[in-house]
Amino acid sequence: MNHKFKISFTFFILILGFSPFKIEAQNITINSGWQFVLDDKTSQNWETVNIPHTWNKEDAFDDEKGYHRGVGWYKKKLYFSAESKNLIHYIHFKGVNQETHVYVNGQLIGNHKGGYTAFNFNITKWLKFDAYNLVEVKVDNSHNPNIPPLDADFTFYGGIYRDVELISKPKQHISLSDFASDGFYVNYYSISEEKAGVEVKILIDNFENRQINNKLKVTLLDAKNTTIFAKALDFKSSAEASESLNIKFSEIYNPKLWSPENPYLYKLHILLLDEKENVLDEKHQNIGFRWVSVDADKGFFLNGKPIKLIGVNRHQDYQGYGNAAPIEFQKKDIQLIKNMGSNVLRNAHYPQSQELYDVCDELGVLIWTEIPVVNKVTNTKEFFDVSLNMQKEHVKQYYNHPSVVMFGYMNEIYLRLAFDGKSTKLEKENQKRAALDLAKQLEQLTRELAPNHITVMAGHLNELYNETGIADVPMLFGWNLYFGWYDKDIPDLGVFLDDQHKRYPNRSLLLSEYGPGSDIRIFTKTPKKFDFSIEYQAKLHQSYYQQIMERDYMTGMTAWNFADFGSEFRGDAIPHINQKGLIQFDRTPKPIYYWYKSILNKEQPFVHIATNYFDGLTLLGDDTYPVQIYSNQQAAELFLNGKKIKVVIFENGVANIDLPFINGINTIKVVSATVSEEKRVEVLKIETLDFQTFSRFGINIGSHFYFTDKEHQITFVPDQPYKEGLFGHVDGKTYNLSKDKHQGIPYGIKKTNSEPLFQTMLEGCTNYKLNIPNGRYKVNLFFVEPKIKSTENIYNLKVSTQISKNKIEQRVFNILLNQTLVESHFNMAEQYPEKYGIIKSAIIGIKNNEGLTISLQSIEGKPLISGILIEKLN
Ligand code: GCB
Repeated sequence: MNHKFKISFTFFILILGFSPFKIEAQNITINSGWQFVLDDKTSQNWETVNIPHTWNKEDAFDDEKGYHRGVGWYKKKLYFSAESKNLIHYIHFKGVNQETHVYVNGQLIGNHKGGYTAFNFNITKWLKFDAYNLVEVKVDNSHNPNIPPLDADFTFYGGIYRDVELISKPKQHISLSDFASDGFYVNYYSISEEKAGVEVKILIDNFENRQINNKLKVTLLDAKNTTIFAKALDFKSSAEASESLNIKFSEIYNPKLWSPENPYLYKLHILLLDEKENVLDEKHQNIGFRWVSVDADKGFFLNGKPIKLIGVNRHQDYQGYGNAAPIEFQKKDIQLIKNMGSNVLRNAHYPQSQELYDVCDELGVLIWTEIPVVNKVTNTKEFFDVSLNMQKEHVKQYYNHPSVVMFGYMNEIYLRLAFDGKSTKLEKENQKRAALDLAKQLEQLTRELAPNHITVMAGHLNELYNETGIADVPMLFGWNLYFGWYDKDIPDLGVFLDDQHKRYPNRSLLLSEYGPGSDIRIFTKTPKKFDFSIEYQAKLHQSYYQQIMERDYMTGMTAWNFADFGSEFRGDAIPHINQKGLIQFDRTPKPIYYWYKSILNKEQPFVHIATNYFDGLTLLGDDTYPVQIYSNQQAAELFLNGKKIKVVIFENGVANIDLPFINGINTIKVVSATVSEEKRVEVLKIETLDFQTFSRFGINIGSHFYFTDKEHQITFVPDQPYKEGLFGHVDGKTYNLSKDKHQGIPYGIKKTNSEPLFQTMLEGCTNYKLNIPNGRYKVNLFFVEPKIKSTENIYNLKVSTQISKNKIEQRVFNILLNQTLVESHFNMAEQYPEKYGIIKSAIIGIKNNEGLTISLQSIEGKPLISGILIEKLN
């Protein structure tokens, strides 16, 4: 051993002697590098994943399989040093959907039910120190009749989709065992504009088997970190027990109140010390002085002043990630919600990530937060217990956020009952009673735990909520109303609300959901209920806003939904997605988002020309197109292609204007006193189908709306009855699946991204004419059979499918292009799976100025056609 080495070795030993480690309280996020396998943990197919993780981010959007609702296993090795054996170790899960079993070194150490609240387990006694420990987590998102939600319009993605933490604490620490809360609760007393007091209840756990002398130091600071009050409390922690301690500060005079306009945050700092004043544990919490109340006539009050709540509902999933969306993406949502001018957010239908509530505290957004007891309840003790436990976790975990002012616990709890055609009268009565009982228990619990919050619940359009009296259980009742979508017409909203207010004058009301589906690929001059057009979305929201603003008794409104979200069973214009968002699933705003901004955000001068969705606008004849311009200004000058058109006046945040576009690129400019915007729109103006300035032309057959199809790189124009010199159907009727259901649009069309093109169609069309010049063309025809159910043997060509005629309406027809037969005996039911998007293409030469006639000759039943795309060939 050479001399030099000897010295450094001794030096190393010396350091070790002084122990190079500091072992103290720690929160470590352990998201990276878990092993994961579906179903069977003895399988060899483990893959390495990072948390947040869900196994449903792809299959929840897959047409064929349906999404995996079952078991997923996660495992990870964790090293615990010898030095850490005097600490207490917890594994803390912020969100796992939906039932979790945790094993340490092969031993089951705990189970948690419910996918949206945090939980933790003290794992200390199962650990090996100075050794690697195996943590295994079994997650199950199967339907479980005793865990809410039982059924709801969103995807129940399975997995560990929020952070996992390893929390190590000295033997005395601020409790982690009170329903995984922070172990302290901030309460306000004698709160007013003049003065306000804070009182903190702190829970301390002592894991030592002897009594310990401890000290708490609690400091209240202002936003600039200036100490306002500091208090110290010496106390004795009894052996292996928990203490509950109260620290009450004197009142602050002229407190800065927390509100959406001025979300002023004070800070609370809690230190737990041992006898020698060593820090054992510490907590930081933003607090805000605010108080809320509701009045059945005058609406919602914050800090004693009326405030109309206008905002959104939010689901937590995100395109490409499911519910395992990076937290920074989610925080950006809150920024978008605030920038829109919202003062309220309903976290529907379950508690969301804590970090988002922190952002709402900071930005000033009031929150309605709720547990996922949705659509129906199971009348078992276990279901009731799980629900009550969930609400305890929920209230305790989210209690300290100044933004949280409303605690909810049920959504549309009579939805399934209202559509239940099977149960007997008695069974129905029992279901009604069970939901009411649970509501009362949840209400009582919530009021006990959070006496200064507003309790809430939302119901759907049904008398059951009145009849049973459930609507009067919470302090504020939210109606989810879809007039002009699922129900009657847009103006019926006000009529319904006035009637409710008259009949139940003591009930405080909020419009907790409303809004139509919309797809930025769909637009029309003649918006209609259920067409998913951008224009219909604008029309409904703009009217609803006015109707609510006119009614003082309405506390406010929260739009359904902030963003499009995953709902696996659904088929809107995009399958598996509920498209009622103000922004898209990938968070690109739809025009309506900007309209809300124009009426709600008074701070930044703002103007927006709502043309983003035109990706090539084709206008037929000498035509104009109605465009909406949104602004929070009073008026602005409007220019089209450099020429001033007029001064537009904004009413209700919007100016409607018919723009006389020219062929080619158009520039629209809006200039107000303080702000301006310019947009370019490419317009194809067509007088005749001469194929001079264009080489492709598409028609969305059976439809009144344009459809921009990215795959075919074309905007299909609306259909029309045949017009001499142009195009149109000679006969046929718009196909309607059923008169009442969703306006008859067939959902779930397979193997296509062009659903809206297929969803609308003409039935009984025998001739479709297009006046196109002589030449060679590729004619693409789009078809779907909306009515059949696939038969098992559809691909078994040896066996005739023998489709029963009573069950299935068959249609068999020949397709001819200018009398030339291109397809004989076309029978979608016989030849393709159910609801299959079919494209037939043929090349045709047109001569003698005969134009093109597409003929569908019926052999059996009525022919159907969804779209036409004509491409000029050289
Ligand atoms: C509702 C439900 C919500 C649905 C929404 C809809 O009333 O509360 O969960 O997603 O309707 O889009 O149908």
